[in-house]
Amino acid sequence: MPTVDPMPEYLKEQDRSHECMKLISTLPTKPGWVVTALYNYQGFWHTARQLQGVISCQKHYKAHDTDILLVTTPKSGTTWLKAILFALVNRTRFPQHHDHHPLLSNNPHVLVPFLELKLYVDDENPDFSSFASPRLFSSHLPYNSLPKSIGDSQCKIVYLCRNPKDTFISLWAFTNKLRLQEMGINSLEETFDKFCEGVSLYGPFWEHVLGYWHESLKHPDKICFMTYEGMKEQPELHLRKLGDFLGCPFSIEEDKESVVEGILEICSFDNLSNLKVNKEGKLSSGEDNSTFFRKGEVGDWKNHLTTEMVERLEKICEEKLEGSGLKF
Ligand code: PAP
Repeated sequence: MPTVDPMPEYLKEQDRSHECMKLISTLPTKPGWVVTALYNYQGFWHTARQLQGVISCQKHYKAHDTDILLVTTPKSGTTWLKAILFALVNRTRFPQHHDHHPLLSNNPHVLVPFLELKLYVDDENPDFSSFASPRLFSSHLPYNSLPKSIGDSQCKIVYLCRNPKDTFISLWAFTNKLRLQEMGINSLEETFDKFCEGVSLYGPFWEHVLGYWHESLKHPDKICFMTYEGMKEQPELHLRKLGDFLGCPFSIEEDKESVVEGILEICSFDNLSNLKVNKEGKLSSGEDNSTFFRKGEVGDWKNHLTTEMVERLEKICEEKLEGSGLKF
């Protein structure tokens, strides 16, 4: 039996362009969680292959005024928000009770693709002809690394992050699934140290969050700042807020038809994680769709982190977020 390689394409180190190789040779490097090395580009950590997508989309992506970009820190509920945004902006084309709703047969990552991890990884000029307007894209890029056309256009950004304790546990569990069998699983202690030092995919976590937090305060019409915990606690309120932010508020008629509730139901962890496509399907980049559905809860960190780890993370949070007005 051939061994199955669980590592997605964007984490693989081969097949980099000459331009990317040249850039990489100039960048600070540290050992990665799955791949051998992470590289620090514009203050944040990336894999070699992913960097190719980053520099390509920085150079070539031309945002339309109507584009909607979902930016998240990894493992903060990206898959969930992709589903929510897709269902929200396409609710006239695809009512939530539609038997053939695209979310029933496609993983949300297919419907809302990543710019730098998918569309621009292999192609400097991806084919956007099949994208309906508004085009929905996603990214994990920090604010300062976004393609310039995003700031120059009227396109909107929805930003999602999650408390760092659950983010870390979710990332640790996810990267363990991506490691080759012979590599074994990552030690919780070692990866925790790396996370605290900021050496994680698209880390440092705090700088990522603060970059968008400050911009969202300055430009609330451009960036809608959200948290996984907020979405879990008051999903209806936040879905309505998204509708208002994106210029597609729910109407009285829609309220009579319980459209908000319907969208939340189709996008719920129970519904999505039990669909055949998400139990058995795979992304073209190689990951099993099921790797994006683990527990979907707030507070799983309590089952993994020691008191010392919690204290350390809370202290970092206090120091980094001091004076920002942001709390987890
Ligand atoms: P990504 O950033 O790599 O795309 P992302 O979707 O953010 O991944 O991470 C998956 C997390 O969202 C998982 O959290 P956990 O490890 O703590 O369980 C996953 O379970 C959770 N998740 C996925 N879908 C949903 C959903 N519909 N509702 C709530 N949480 C979800």
